Amino acid sequence: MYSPASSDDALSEMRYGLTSEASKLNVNAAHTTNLIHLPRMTAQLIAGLRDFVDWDSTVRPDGAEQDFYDALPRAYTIRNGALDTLDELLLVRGFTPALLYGEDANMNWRLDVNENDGDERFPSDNADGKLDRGFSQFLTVASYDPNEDNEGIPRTNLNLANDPLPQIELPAPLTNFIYQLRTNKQSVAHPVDLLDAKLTWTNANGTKAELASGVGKEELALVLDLFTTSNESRFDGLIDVNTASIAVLRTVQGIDEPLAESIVSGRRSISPERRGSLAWLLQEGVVDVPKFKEIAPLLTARSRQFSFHVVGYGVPSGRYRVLEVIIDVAGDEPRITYLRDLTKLGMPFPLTGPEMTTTASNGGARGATRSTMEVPRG
Ligand SMILES: [Ca+2]
Ligand SMILES: [Ca+2]
Ligand SMILES: [Ca+2]
Ligand SMILES: [Ca+2]
Repeated sequence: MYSPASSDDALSEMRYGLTSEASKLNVNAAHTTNLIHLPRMTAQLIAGLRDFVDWDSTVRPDGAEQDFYDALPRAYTIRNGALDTLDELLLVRGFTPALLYGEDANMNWRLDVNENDGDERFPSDNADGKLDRGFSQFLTVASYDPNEDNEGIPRTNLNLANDPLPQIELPAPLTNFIYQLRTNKQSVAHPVDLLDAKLTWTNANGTKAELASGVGKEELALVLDLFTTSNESRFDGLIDVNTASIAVLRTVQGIDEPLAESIVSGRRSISPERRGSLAWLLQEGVVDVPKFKEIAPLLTARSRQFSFHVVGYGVPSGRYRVLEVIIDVAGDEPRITYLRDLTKLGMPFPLTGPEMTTTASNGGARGATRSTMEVPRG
Protein backbone atom coordinates (compact mmCIF):
# COMPACT_ATOMS: atom_id res chain seq x y z
CA MET A 1 0.00 0.00 0.00
CA TYR A 2 1.59 3.24 -1.06
CA SER A 3 0.95 6.91 -1.77
CA PRO A 4 2.74 9.85 -3.34
CA ALA A 5 5.08 12.01 -1.30
CA SER A 6 3.80 15.47 -0.43
CA SER A 7 3.73 17.99 -3.27
CA ASP A 8 5.80 20.24 -1.02
CA ASP A 9 8.68 17.82 -1.34
CA ALA A 10 9.37 17.76 -5.07
CA LEU A 11 12.40 15.49 -4.84
CA SER A 12 10.99 12.61 -2.84
CA GLU A 13 8.84 9.96 -4.41
CA MET A 14 6.25 7.48 -3.30
CA ARG A 15 5.86 6.50 0.35
CA TYR A 16 4.02 3.73 2.14
CA GLY A 17 0.66 4.69 3.59
CA LEU A 18 -2.52 6.55 2.71
CA THR A 19 -3.35 9.94 1.24
CA SER A 20 -5.95 12.05 2.97
CA GLU A 21 -8.45 13.13 0.31
CA ALA A 22 -9.25 16.22 2.40
CA SER A 23 -5.69 17.31 1.69
CA LYS A 24 -6.91 18.14 -1.80
CA LEU A 25 -9.32 20.61 -3.33
CA ASN A 26 -12.69 19.03 -4.12
CA VAL A 27 -13.50 19.83 -7.75
CA ASN A 28 -17.22 19.56 -7.08
CA ALA A 29 -17.14 22.13 -4.29
CA ALA A 30 -14.43 24.45 -5.59
CA HIS A 31 -15.12 27.91 -6.92
CA THR A 32 -13.25 29.72 -9.65
CA THR A 33 -11.49 31.75 -6.98
CA ASN A 34 -10.11 28.54 -5.45
CA LEU A 35 -9.14 26.75 -8.66
CA ILE A 36 -7.39 29.71 -10.23
CA HIS A 37 -4.52 29.48 -7.71
CA LEU A 38 -3.45 26.02 -8.87
CA PRO A 39 -0.28 25.77 -10.96
CA ARG A 40 -1.14 25.59 -14.70
CA MET A 41 -4.83 26.31 -14.11
CA THR A 42 -6.32 28.89 -16.47
CA ALA A 43 -9.54 30.88 -16.54
CA GLN A 44 -10.45 29.10 -19.79
CA LEU A 45 -10.03 25.63 -18.24
CA ILE A 46 -12.18 26.68 -15.29
CA ALA A 47 -14.89 28.14 -17.55
CA GLY A 48 -14.95 24.88 -19.52
CA LEU A 49 -15.20 22.89 -16.31
CA ARG A 50 -18.00 25.02 -14.88
CA ASP A 51 -20.08 24.74 -18.05
CA PHE A 52 -19.43 20.99 -18.09
CA VAL A 53 -20.86 20.55 -14.59
CA ASP A 54 -23.52 23.26 -14.39
CA TRP A 55 -27.17 22.51 -15.11
CA ASP A 56 -27.82 25.23 -17.63
CA SER A 57 -26.99 25.37 -21.34
CA THR A 58 -25.77 28.93 -21.24
CA VAL A 59 -22.20 29.23 -22.43
CA ARG A 60 -20.23 31.40 -20.05
CA PRO A 61 -17.39 33.59 -21.36
CA ASP A 62 -14.59 31.25 -22.48
CA GLY A 63 -16.79 28.27 -21.61
CA ALA A 64 -18.17 25.35 -23.62
CA GLU A 65 -21.58 23.70 -23.37
CA GLN A 66 -23.04 20.60 -25.05
CA ASP A 67 -22.90 22.24 -28.51
CA PHE A 68 -19.13 22.20 -28.38
CA TYR A 69 -18.99 18.50 -27.51
CA ASP A 70 -21.61 17.63 -30.14
CA ALA A 71 -19.26 19.03 -32.77
CA LEU A 72 -16.34 16.79 -31.74
CA PRO A 73 -15.36 13.88 -34.03
CA ARG A 74 -16.67 11.58 -31.29
CA ALA A 75 -19.49 13.45 -29.64
CA TYR A 76 -20.53 12.68 -26.08
CA THR A 77 -22.98 13.96 -23.52
CA ILE A 78 -21.53 16.18 -20.83
CA ARG A 79 -22.11 15.61 -17.13
CA ASN A 80 -24.26 18.63 -16.20
CA GLY A 81 -23.69 17.68 -12.57
CA ALA A 82 -21.01 16.79 -10.06
CA LEU A 83 -18.13 14.62 -11.29
CA ASP A 84 -18.03 11.03 -10.02
CA THR A 85 -14.34 10.51 -10.75
CA LEU A 86 -11.36 12.76 -11.28
CA ASP A 87 -10.74 11.15 -14.66
CA GLU A 88 -13.96 12.73 -15.94
CA LEU A 89 -11.93 15.92 -16.10
CA LEU A 90 -10.39 14.43 -19.24
CA LEU A 91 -13.80 14.85 -20.93
CA VAL A 92 -13.76 18.58 -20.24
CA ARG A 93 -12.54 20.83 -23.04
CA GLY A 94 -8.86 21.63 -22.59
CA PHE A 95 -8.09 19.07 -19.86
CA THR A 96 -5.47 16.63 -21.17
CA PRO A 97 -3.73 13.64 -19.58
CA ALA A 98 -0.59 15.79 -19.49
CA LEU A 99 -2.41 18.38 -17.38
CA LEU A 100 -4.14 15.84 -15.12
CA TYR A 101 -1.24 13.45 -14.56
CA GLY A 102 1.68 15.68 -15.45
CA GLU A 103 4.86 13.81 -16.32
CA ASP A 104 3.89 10.67 -14.42
CA ALA A 105 2.67 8.69 -17.42
CA ASN A 106 2.65 5.32 -15.61
CA MET A 107 1.02 6.79 -12.48
CA ASN A 108 3.52 5.28 -10.06
CA TRP A 109 4.46 8.63 -8.46
CA ARG A 110 8.12 8.00 -9.36
CA LEU A 111 10.28 9.81 -11.85
CA ASP A 112 11.00 7.12 -14.42
CA VAL A 113 13.73 7.55 -17.02
CA ASN A 114 11.30 8.27 -19.83
CA GLU A 115 9.64 10.90 -17.63
CA ASN A 116 12.84 12.89 -17.35
CA ASP A 117 14.27 12.79 -20.87
CA GLY A 118 12.35 15.62 -22.51
CA ASP A 119 10.65 14.61 -25.72
CA GLU A 120 12.93 11.67 -26.42
CA ARG A 121 10.39 9.16 -25.17
CA PHE A 122 6.76 9.44 -24.13
CA PRO A 123 5.67 11.38 -22.14
CA SER A 124 6.84 14.86 -22.93
CA ASP A 125 8.58 16.26 -19.85
CA ASN A 126 10.86 19.11 -18.88
CA ALA A 127 13.84 16.93 -17.83
CA ASP A 128 14.35 18.95 -14.64
CA GLY A 129 14.85 15.96 -12.36
CA LYS A 130 11.51 16.56 -10.61
CA LEU A 131 8.25 14.79 -11.19
CA ASP A 132 5.33 17.05 -12.02
CA ARG A 133 2.22 15.07 -11.04
CA GLY A 134 -0.22 17.47 -12.63
CA PHE A 135 -3.64 18.48 -11.32
CA SER A 136 -4.23 15.01 -9.87
CA GLN A 137 -1.99 15.86 -6.91
CA PHE A 138 -4.19 18.82 -5.98
CA LEU A 139 -7.71 17.71 -6.85
CA THR A 140 -10.23 15.15 -5.66
CA VAL A 141 -13.94 14.41 -6.00
CA ALA A 142 -14.02 12.12 -2.94
CA SER A 143 -13.64 14.37 0.10
CA TYR A 144 -16.40 15.35 2.49
CA ASP A 145 -16.54 15.95 6.21
CA PRO A 146 -19.56 14.58 8.11
CA ASN A 147 -21.27 17.14 10.32
CA GLU A 148 -20.52 15.18 13.47
CA ASP A 149 -18.01 15.45 16.26
CA ASN A 150 -14.84 13.42 16.60
CA GLU A 151 -16.82 10.70 18.40
CA GLY A 152 -19.18 10.38 15.44
CA ILE A 153 -22.11 12.04 17.25
CA PRO A 154 -24.14 14.61 15.24
CA ARG A 155 -23.22 18.12 16.32
CA THR A 156 -25.58 20.43 18.19
CA ASN A 157 -26.95 23.24 16.04
CA LEU A 158 -26.46 26.46 17.99
CA ASN A 159 -29.22 28.19 16.05
CA LEU A 160 -31.93 25.60 16.69
CA ALA A 161 -33.61 26.37 19.99
CA ASN A 162 -34.69 22.76 20.57
CA ASP A 163 -31.50 21.00 19.57
CA PRO A 164 -30.26 19.34 22.80
CA LEU A 165 -26.86 20.32 24.12
CA PRO A 166 -24.04 17.73 23.96
CA GLN A 167 -24.09 15.09 26.67
CA ILE A 168 -20.88 16.29 28.26
CA GLU A 169 -20.14 18.90 30.87
CA LEU A 170 -19.68 22.26 29.19
CA PRO A 171 -18.15 25.37 30.77
CA ALA A 172 -20.97 27.18 32.61
CA PRO A 173 -20.49 30.51 30.78
CA LEU A 174 -20.82 28.70 27.46
CA THR A 175 -24.03 26.92 28.47
CA ASN A 176 -25.44 30.21 29.66
CA PHE A 177 -24.35 31.98 26.49
CA ILE A 178 -26.05 29.42 24.26
CA TYR A 179 -29.19 29.66 26.36
CA GLN A 180 -29.29 33.45 26.01
CA LEU A 181 -28.44 33.24 22.33
CA ARG A 182 -31.42 31.00 21.71
CA THR A 183 -33.75 32.84 24.08
CA ASN A 184 -33.03 36.13 22.35
CA LYS A 185 -33.38 34.52 18.91
CA GLN A 186 -29.94 35.59 17.85
CA SER A 187 -27.96 33.40 15.52
CA VAL A 188 -24.32 32.86 14.68
CA ALA A 189 -22.95 32.13 11.22
CA HIS A 190 -20.44 29.54 12.38
CA PRO A 191 -19.40 28.10 15.76
CA VAL A 192 -16.10 29.96 15.43
CA ASP A 193 -18.11 33.13 16.01
CA LEU A 194 -18.40 32.15 19.69
CA LEU A 195 -14.69 32.89 20.05
CA ASP A 196 -14.29 36.01 22.21
CA ALA A 197 -17.98 36.71 21.55
CA LYS A 198 -20.25 39.02 23.50
CA LEU A 199 -24.02 38.92 23.38
CA THR A 200 -26.11 41.99 24.14
CA TRP A 201 -29.85 42.14 24.49
CA THR A 202 -32.60 44.15 26.10
CA ASN A 203 -34.59 42.57 28.89
CA ALA A 204 -38.37 42.79 29.15
CA ASN A 205 -38.03 45.61 31.69
CA GLY A 206 -35.94 47.63 29.22
CA THR A 207 -32.55 47.09 30.85
CA LYS A 208 -29.60 46.24 28.66
CA ALA A 209 -27.76 43.03 29.34
CA GLU A 210 -24.42 41.72 28.11
CA LEU A 211 -22.83 38.30 28.32
CA ALA A 212 -19.46 36.91 27.24
CA SER A 213 -19.22 33.44 25.69
CA GLY A 214 -16.17 32.53 27.72
CA VAL A 215 -14.79 30.84 24.61
CA GLY A 216 -11.10 31.62 24.23
CA LYS A 217 -8.23 29.76 22.63
CA GLU A 218 -8.47 26.92 25.12
CA GLU A 219 -12.21 26.28 24.70
CA LEU A 220 -12.06 26.61 20.94
CA ALA A 221 -11.32 22.97 20.10
CA LEU A 222 -14.31 21.81 22.14
CA VAL A 223 -16.67 24.32 20.53
CA LEU A 224 -15.57 23.55 16.97
CA ASP A 225 -15.94 19.83 17.58
CA LEU A 226 -19.35 19.81 19.27
CA PHE A 227 -21.31 22.56 17.56
CA THR A 228 -22.57 23.52 14.14
CA THR A 229 -24.82 26.11 12.60
CA SER A 230 -25.79 23.96 9.64
CA ASN A 231 -28.55 21.41 9.15
CA GLU A 232 -26.52 19.70 6.44
CA SER A 233 -25.26 16.22 7.26
CA ARG A 234 -21.91 16.86 5.61
CA PHE A 235 -19.62 19.56 4.33
CA ASP A 236 -18.03 19.17 0.92
CA GLY A 237 -14.73 20.75 0.08
CA LEU A 238 -13.22 21.51 3.48
CA ILE A 239 -9.43 21.42 3.32
CA ASP A 240 -7.49 19.43 5.91
CA VAL A 241 -5.12 21.88 7.51
CA ASN A 242 -2.94 19.04 8.80
CA THR A 243 -2.17 17.38 5.47
CA ALA A 244 -2.79 19.83 2.61
CA SER A 245 0.22 21.01 0.62
CA ILE A 246 1.14 24.67 0.30
CA ALA A 247 -0.37 24.72 -3.20
CA VAL A 248 -3.72 23.41 -1.94
CA LEU A 249 -3.82 25.61 1.17
CA ARG A 250 -3.18 28.52 -1.18
CA THR A 251 -6.51 27.83 -2.93
CA VAL A 252 -8.46 28.56 0.27
CA GLN A 253 -10.07 32.00 0.32
CA GLY A 254 -8.12 34.09 2.83
CA ILE A 255 -4.92 32.03 2.75
CA ASP A 256 -2.06 33.55 0.79
CA GLU A 257 1.30 32.00 0.02
CA PRO A 258 3.12 33.17 3.19
CA LEU A 259 0.27 31.96 5.40
CA ALA A 260 0.17 28.59 3.59
CA GLU A 261 3.90 28.25 4.26
CA SER A 262 3.44 29.20 7.93
CA ILE A 263 0.75 26.55 8.32
CA VAL A 264 2.90 23.83 6.78
CA SER A 265 5.95 24.72 8.87
CA GLY A 266 3.83 25.28 12.02
CA ARG A 267 2.14 21.89 11.93
CA ARG A 268 5.42 19.96 12.07
CA SER A 269 5.67 20.52 15.82
CA ILE A 270 2.01 19.91 16.69
CA SER A 271 1.29 16.74 18.66
CA PRO A 272 -1.21 14.27 17.16
CA GLU A 273 -3.75 15.06 19.91
CA ARG A 274 -3.71 18.78 19.18
CA ARG A 275 -3.90 18.11 15.45
CA GLY A 276 -7.43 16.86 16.12
CA SER A 277 -8.66 20.44 15.96
CA LEU A 278 -8.02 23.55 13.89
CA ALA A 279 -7.52 25.41 17.16
CA TRP A 280 -3.75 24.99 17.00
CA LEU A 281 -3.63 27.58 14.22
CA LEU A 282 -4.70 30.20 16.74
CA GLN A 283 -3.03 28.71 19.81
CA GLU A 284 0.35 28.62 18.06
CA GLY A 285 -0.05 32.15 16.74
CA VAL A 286 -0.04 31.10 13.09
CA VAL A 287 -3.09 33.36 12.64
CA ASP A 288 -4.81 36.01 14.76
CA VAL A 289 -8.46 35.90 15.85
CA PRO A 290 -9.96 37.77 12.84
CA LYS A 291 -8.02 35.60 10.37
CA PHE A 292 -8.98 32.45 12.24
CA LYS A 293 -12.64 33.41 12.07
CA GLU A 294 -12.30 34.06 8.36
CA ILE A 295 -10.68 30.77 7.36
CA ALA A 296 -11.95 28.27 9.96
CA PRO A 297 -15.29 27.65 8.16
CA LEU A 298 -13.33 26.50 5.09
CA LEU A 299 -11.02 24.10 6.91
CA THR A 300 -11.07 20.80 8.74
CA ALA A 301 -8.50 18.98 10.86
CA ARG A 302 -9.37 15.49 9.74
CA SER A 303 -10.08 13.33 6.73
CA ARG A 304 -12.61 10.54 6.41
CA GLN A 305 -11.64 9.50 2.88
CA PHE A 306 -8.29 8.08 1.89
CA SER A 307 -6.69 7.03 -1.36
CA PHE A 308 -3.80 4.70 -2.05
CA HIS A 309 -2.38 2.29 -4.56
CA VAL A 310 -1.86 -1.32 -3.61
CA VAL A 311 0.27 -3.92 -5.31
CA GLY A 312 -0.25 -7.65 -4.98
CA TYR A 313 2.68 -9.75 -6.07
CA GLY A 314 2.96 -13.51 -6.42
CA VAL A 315 6.24 -15.30 -5.72
CA PRO A 316 7.60 -17.09 -7.66
CA SER A 317 5.18 -16.60 -10.54
CA GLY A 318 5.94 -12.90 -10.76
CA ARG A 319 2.34 -12.15 -11.54
CA TYR A 320 1.04 -8.98 -10.02
CA ARG A 321 -1.84 -6.57 -9.92
CA VAL A 322 -1.87 -2.90 -9.11
CA LEU A 323 -5.04 -1.21 -7.88
CA GLU A 324 -5.95 2.38 -7.21
CA VAL A 325 -8.36 2.62 -4.30
CA ILE A 326 -10.34 5.27 -2.44
CA ILE A 327 -11.99 4.33 0.84
CA ASP A 328 -14.59 6.26 2.81
CA VAL A 329 -14.58 5.65 6.56
CA ALA A 330 -17.15 8.31 7.43
CA GLY A 331 -20.05 5.90 7.85
CA ASP A 332 -20.57 2.98 10.21
CA GLU A 333 -18.57 0.69 7.95
CA PRO A 334 -15.67 1.63 5.69
CA ARG A 335 -16.63 1.58 2.02
CA ILE A 336 -14.55 1.33 -1.13
CA THR A 337 -15.83 4.19 -3.24
CA TYR A 338 -13.38 3.93 -6.10
CA LEU A 339 -11.39 1.07 -7.55
CA ARG A 340 -9.32 1.09 -10.71
CA ASP A 341 -6.99 -1.57 -12.06
CA LEU A 342 -3.65 0.01 -13.01
CA THR A 343 -1.86 -3.26 -13.76
CA LYS A 344 -1.48 -2.47 -17.45
CA LEU A 345 0.70 0.51 -16.55
CA GLY A 346 3.36 -1.88 -15.25
CA MET A 347 4.99 -2.79 -11.97
CA PRO A 348 5.17 0.54 -10.11
CA PHE A 349 8.55 -0.02 -8.48
CA PRO A 350 11.19 -2.73 -8.22
CA LEU A 351 10.62 -5.08 -5.31
CA THR A 352 13.48 -5.65 -2.90
CA GLY A 353 14.01 -8.28 -0.23
CA PRO A 354 15.63 -11.72 -0.08
CA GLU A 355 12.74 -13.62 -1.60
CA MET A 356 12.27 -11.08 -4.36
CA THR A 357 15.79 -11.21 -5.75
CA THR A 358 15.92 -14.82 -6.78
CA THR A 359 14.14 -16.73 -9.47
CA ALA A 360 10.88 -14.89 -9.90
CA SER A 361 9.72 -14.48 -13.42
CA ASN A 362 6.70 -13.45 -15.33
CA GLY A 363 6.43 -15.95 -18.12
CA GLY A 364 10.00 -15.69 -19.33
CA ALA A 365 13.45 -16.10 -17.82
CA ARG A 366 14.31 -13.06 -15.80
CA GLY A 367 16.89 -12.57 -13.10
CA ALA A 368 17.65 -10.00 -10.47
CA THR A 369 19.01 -6.61 -11.40
CA ARG A 370 21.00 -4.53 -8.94
CA SER A 371 19.69 -6.68 -6.09
CA THR A 372 16.19 -5.67 -7.05
CA MET A 373 13.92 -7.46 -9.40
CA GLU A 374 12.48 -5.82 -12.42
CA VAL A 375 9.13 -7.03 -13.51
CA PRO A 376 8.04 -6.66 -17.11
CA ARG A 377 5.01 -4.61 -17.89
CA GLY A 378 1.91 -6.70 -17.46
CA1 LIG B 1 -23.31 26.84 -18.40
CA1 LIG C 1 6.35 7.53 -13.20
CA1 LIG D 1 9.89 11.96 -21.94
CA1 LIG E 1 9.88 17.40 -14.58
